[in-house]
Amino acid sequence: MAFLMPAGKDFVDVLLAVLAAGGMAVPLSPLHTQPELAYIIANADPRLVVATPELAGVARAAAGGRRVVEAATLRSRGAPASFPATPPPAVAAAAPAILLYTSGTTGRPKGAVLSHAAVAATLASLAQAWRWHAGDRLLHVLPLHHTHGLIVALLGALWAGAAISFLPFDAARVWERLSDATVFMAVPTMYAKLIDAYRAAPADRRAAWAAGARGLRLFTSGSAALPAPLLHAFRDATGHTILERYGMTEIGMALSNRYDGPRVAGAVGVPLPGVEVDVVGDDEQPAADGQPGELRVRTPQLYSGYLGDDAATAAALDSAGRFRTGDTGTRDAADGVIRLMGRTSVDVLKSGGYKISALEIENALREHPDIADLAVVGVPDSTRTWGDLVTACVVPRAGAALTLDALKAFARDRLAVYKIPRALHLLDALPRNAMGKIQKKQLVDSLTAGKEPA
Ligand code: MLC
Ligand code: AMP
Repeated sequence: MAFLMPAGKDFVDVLLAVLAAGGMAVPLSPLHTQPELAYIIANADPRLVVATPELAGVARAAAGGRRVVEAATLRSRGAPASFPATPPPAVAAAAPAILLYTSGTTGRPKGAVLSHAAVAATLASLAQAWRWHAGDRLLHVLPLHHTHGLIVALLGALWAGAAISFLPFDAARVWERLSDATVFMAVPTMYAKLIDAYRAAPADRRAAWAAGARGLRLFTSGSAALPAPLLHAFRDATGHTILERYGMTEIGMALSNRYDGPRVAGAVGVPLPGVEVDVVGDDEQPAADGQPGELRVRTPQLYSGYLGDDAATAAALDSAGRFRTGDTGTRDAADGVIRLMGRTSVDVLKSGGYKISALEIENALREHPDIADLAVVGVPDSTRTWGDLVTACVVPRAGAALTLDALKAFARDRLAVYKIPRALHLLDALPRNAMGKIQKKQLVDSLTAGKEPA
């Protein structure tokens, strides 16, 4: 069952009801455009789409004739006095629980099927590593259509019986509300925005915000690299060293700095309970300590596969049955801590903590009448706020006068806000190798150095 609902108690009710009934929960995002929602709904092919009244029109337009039900209707049918009226059906551990769409090296996002066993393994591992308990109060600011917000944060808290307050991310409001929380989880972009707001605030407000933050027991960061200066700035402001961890939709959570420390700036820590992480060199042999290699993961948190894509599912595992993450890292000889160095594919971007496929954006923009050819790349944000900045390198059609504003306006109906290009470079031709392949690395290197690509 798919559901298009803002964060809140109704969202949680629907999610838990689907899980308890043995259905597969497909969370849809209000941030997505109608074509993006239509693609996901068609691909997931749910029996039912549930939406809140204000989103029901959007859901209907994207549902391709499938049944759309307003969430309030479900409640008005009458919840039994004691819930559940009949015991929920026994659900097999291997049964699908959650379907999450994740972007990659293919144009369209793929649906990653997560079983009850895989989700439970993530939650049990994190409960142990981060000491979740029923007295915790999570201030929840993350979107709910991805692993971080849905599984690590929302279900992580519920697994321990902890309380959750939802707040759409807004830096000043987060600072105000931290005094009611014990745990806060965010992507690095949010920490960057928190620090910007802190620095801009008058001294008395800064003091009150810092005092509120000091009462928490845990701040975590994940989904993208947490720049060391940001970790230090947050520590200076609040006394807390953010705990950085690493994960991925398909593998759940794999690495975490230690709860009891030391928490190493620029490092993602050591394998979580139950997880094995190997660093594998280009020769498919274990990389020596300190040498870079691809992270390969063996874990009970592993997804069951990509929905309807057996070839991609098979290709994601190596001959030893380990998941190929596409992330490069090194393992420190002294303490076993892993540092990430980047991703293998130039087509996979991370912006605002969202994984974005350059190919998906190219496919959407290619329909623009002024574009003859284009390449989308991720250029590191010099302000260290967003991670990669989505950047379009365009060869315009003869006589066309394409502007960034026009490109953004065109993209807005087709792509979620976080996929919209932030910069446009007009080129006479794209750099290609002898085989005709666009040299994206070359584009990224020139743009990172502040040069217009030749
Ligand atoms: C939005 N803006 C961006 C942008 N996104 N600019 C550059 N790059 C981006 N990616 C711009 C908007 O156009 C707007 O500009 C301004 O920023 C505010 O827009 P917004 O939509 O209100 O932004 P905001 O709400 O502040 O969004 C920032 C954010 C959001 C950090 C709250 O990006 C977010 O929720 N990220 C979380 C992603 C996440 O949960 N990932 C987990 C994946 S799971 P203007 O000019 O109009 O003001 C995973 C596995 C794991 O990775 O390990 O966890
Ligand atoms: P997703 O597919 O959205 O689940 O994103 C997973 C990807 O996020 C990983 O493959 C990494 O590239 C990235 N990621 C997650 N955590 C971190 C981290 N702490 N540091 C750097 N990258 C991270």
